[in-house]
Amino acid sequence: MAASWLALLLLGIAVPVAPAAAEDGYDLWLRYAPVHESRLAGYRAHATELVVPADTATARATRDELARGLRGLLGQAPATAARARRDGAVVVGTPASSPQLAALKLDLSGLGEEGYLVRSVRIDGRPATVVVANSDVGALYGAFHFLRLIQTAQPLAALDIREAPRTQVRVLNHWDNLDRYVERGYAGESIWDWHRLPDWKDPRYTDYARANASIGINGTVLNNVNTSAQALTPAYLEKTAALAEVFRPFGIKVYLSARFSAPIEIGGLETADPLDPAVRRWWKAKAEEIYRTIPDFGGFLVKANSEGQPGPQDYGRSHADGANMLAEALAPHGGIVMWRAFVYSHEEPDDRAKQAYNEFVPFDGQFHDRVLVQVKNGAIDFQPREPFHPLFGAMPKTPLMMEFQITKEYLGFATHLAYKGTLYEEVLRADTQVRGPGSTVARVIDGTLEAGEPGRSPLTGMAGVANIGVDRNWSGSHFDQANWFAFGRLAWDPYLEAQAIAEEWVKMTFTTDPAFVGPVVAMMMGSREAVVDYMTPLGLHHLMGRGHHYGPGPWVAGGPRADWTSVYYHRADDKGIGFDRSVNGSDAVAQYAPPVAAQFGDIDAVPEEFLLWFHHVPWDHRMASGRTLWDELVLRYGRGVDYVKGMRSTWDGLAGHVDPERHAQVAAFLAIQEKEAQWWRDASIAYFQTFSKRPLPAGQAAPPHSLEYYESLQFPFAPGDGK
Ligand code: BDP
Repeated sequence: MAASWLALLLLGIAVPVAPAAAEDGYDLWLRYAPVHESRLAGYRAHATELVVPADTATARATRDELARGLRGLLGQAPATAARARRDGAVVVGTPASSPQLAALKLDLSGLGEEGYLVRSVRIDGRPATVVVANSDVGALYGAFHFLRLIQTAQPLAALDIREAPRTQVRVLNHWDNLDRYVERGYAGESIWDWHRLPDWKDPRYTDYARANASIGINGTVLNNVNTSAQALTPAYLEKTAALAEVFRPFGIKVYLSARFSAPIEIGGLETADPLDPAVRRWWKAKAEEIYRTIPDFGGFLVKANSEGQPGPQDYGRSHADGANMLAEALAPHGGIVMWRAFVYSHEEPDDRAKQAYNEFVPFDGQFHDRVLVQVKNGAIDFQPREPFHPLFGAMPKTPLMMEFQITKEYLGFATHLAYKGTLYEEVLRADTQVRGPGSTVARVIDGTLEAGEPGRSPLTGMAGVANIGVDRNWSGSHFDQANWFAFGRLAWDPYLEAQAIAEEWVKMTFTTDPAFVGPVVAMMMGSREAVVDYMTPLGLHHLMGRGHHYGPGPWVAGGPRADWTSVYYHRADDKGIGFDRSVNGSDAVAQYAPPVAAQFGDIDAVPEEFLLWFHHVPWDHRMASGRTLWDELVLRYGRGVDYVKGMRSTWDGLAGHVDPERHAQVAAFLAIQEKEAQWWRDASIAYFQTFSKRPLPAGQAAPPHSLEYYESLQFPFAPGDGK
C-alpha cells in the first residue's frame, strides 16, 4: 500500500491526505458539516448550553435536532440543561414552558402558531440566545432558523429575528400511486412503503419530516391526484395514520387526494352526484371515519373533470357543488379542500389556455370557506416558461392556492441542472394589475391583495409537486434538492429572492467557501433560462415527446386530442410560428386585466419571452436585437447549449471544493444535459426549418442528422410516464 502511494507521489499524482467521508446526498441541506475553524470558537461561545424545557414530542424533536446540528457544526453537542445557567446558553420554547423565557416578556403577538423570535438577550444577567414562539412547532421552526444561521456562516451576536409564515397551507403534493409508481417522478419509487405500513415505519419518514419542517412545509398530500379510491379504504387510512404519527411532532399534517367517484367504487352507491343525499351522507361518514383514525387530518386534494378524472360535471353539477360537498363533510373536523383548477374537458376548446378561467371565474364567491382553489402557475402545464395564470387576480372572493411543480417533468427530468427558484420568483412577482400596479401574484397567494373583500375566506396556501423518491439523494440529483428547498422557503415567504435562497442552499448543502458559492449560485441562477433557450425559446411551449415528455417532439401531431400535440401549440407554417392568442386569435389575452391584456396582445409590446405564446409571428419579424425571428430563434437554441457547456467547465473547475462522490455525479449529469440540450436544439431547428425555409444564421452549425432520424427516436421506457 505504502509503496504504491509512494509510486503515485513519484509520478506527481495527488494523494488525498485523508479520505473524505462518502457523501451520497442523503443529508440534504441538513448536512451539518463542521464550520470553518476560524468561526468555531465564536459559535461555540454562543452555544455552550442547550435548554429546551418542554417535554412534548415536538420539543424532543427540537432538542434532538439542535444537538445533532450543533454536534456536527461545532464538533461537540452543548450540555443540555433544564434552565440556563451559563454565558452563551441557547433557550428554546414557549413562555409557558420556561419561566426564564416568560420573564423576558417578549412580544409574541402577530406570530400566530407557527412564527418565532430568535433574539440575543440576557438571562439572569448572562448573555443568551432565545428562540421563542407561541407553540412548540413555532419553536422548532425557530430552531431550524438558528441552525441555518450557523450553516450559512452568519453572525450570532445581536440577533433580532422575527418570522411568521405568510401562507397557511404549505404542502407537498406527491404524485405517488399506491403501487409505489411515481407519476412524473425521476427519483425512483415512492418513499411510501404502503405494503409494509402501518407496522414498519421506515426511519426515512422521520428524515423526510425533518427536512420539510426545516423549510416550513407543514403538510403533505401522500397520493397522486390521479388517485385510486383505495386510498380512502380503512386499510389505507390505517397506513396513512401511521405516517401522520411520524410527521405530527414536526408540525406536518397528512392530506389525501380523493377520487370523486369513491362513493361508487368503494361505497357501493350508484352515483357520485354531489347533490344526491346518499352521496353527501357517504362523504360525511367517510370524514368521520378519517378523523377517528387521524384526528388532525388536513383534508382532501381533488382533481375533478380533468384528463378523464371523474367529477361533478359528470352529473351536470359545478366545481363549486363538488368542492362544497366535500368541504361540508370536512369542515366540522377542521379539514380543508384543495380543489384543482387544472381542468380541461373532453370537448376540445378553441384554446386550452382559456379553459380554467372560463370554468372557474363564474363561481367566484360560491365556494365554501374551507375550499382553496389550487391553480398551476401557468395556464397550460408547468412549461419551462409560462406567463402567469390569468386566474390569479380574477377570483377576488376565493382563496387561490399556488401549485408549482418541483419535479422537472418539462425541464429535463432529474439529469438537467435547472434551478426553479427563478421560475417561482418570476411568477410570484408577476403583476396581475387587477388592482393597479403592484397587484403581484404573491399578494394574491398570501391573501393581502383581496384582504378587504367581504366574506372572503382567510385561507392561503402553496403546493409543490414533489420530486422525492427512494433514491439516496431523495430528488434524483443533488441539484434538484435545491428546488424542494426553494419551494419550501417561498411557500413560507413568497417575497424571498431566488438568489438568496440559492446561496443558503449551496452553503448548507456543499460549503460556505465563497470561491465555490459564487460560481455555483451564478450557474444556478441562469440555469432555468438555459432550459427555456434550448427547449422552448421566445414563448414556445408544449413541444416535448409524446406521453413521457422526454426530449424534443415538435412534430407530435394526431392522436386522441389536438391539445395533446405540439403542432397545436406552435402552429408553424410557411408564414411564421406561434399561437395567436391576441384579439385576432383565441383572445386569451382578454382574461388578463386590461393593461396586461393590452401589453400581451400587442406584438410590439409583448415581452419577447412571451412573443410566440401570444402571437403568430412572421419568420422575418424584426426582434429587439435587429435580427429576424428565425435567426433569433436559432441563436437562442444555441445559447442554451452554450450555457450548459459553461456550467460544465465551471463545475469541472470546482472539483477541489466538493467531495468526489457528489462532484462526479453532477459532472456526469451535466454531460448528459449537454448532450440532450444539443439534441433539443438540433431536432427543433431541423423541424422548424422545414417551415421557415431559411438558412441558418452565419456560424450556426447544421443539425448533424436528418429530421427523420430525430423523429424516429423512441423511448418506450422513459421514466415517470402517466399510467
Ligand atoms: C400534467 C402531467 C400529468 C398530471 C397532470 C395534472 O403530465 O401526469 O396528471 O399534469 O397536473 O403535467 O393533473
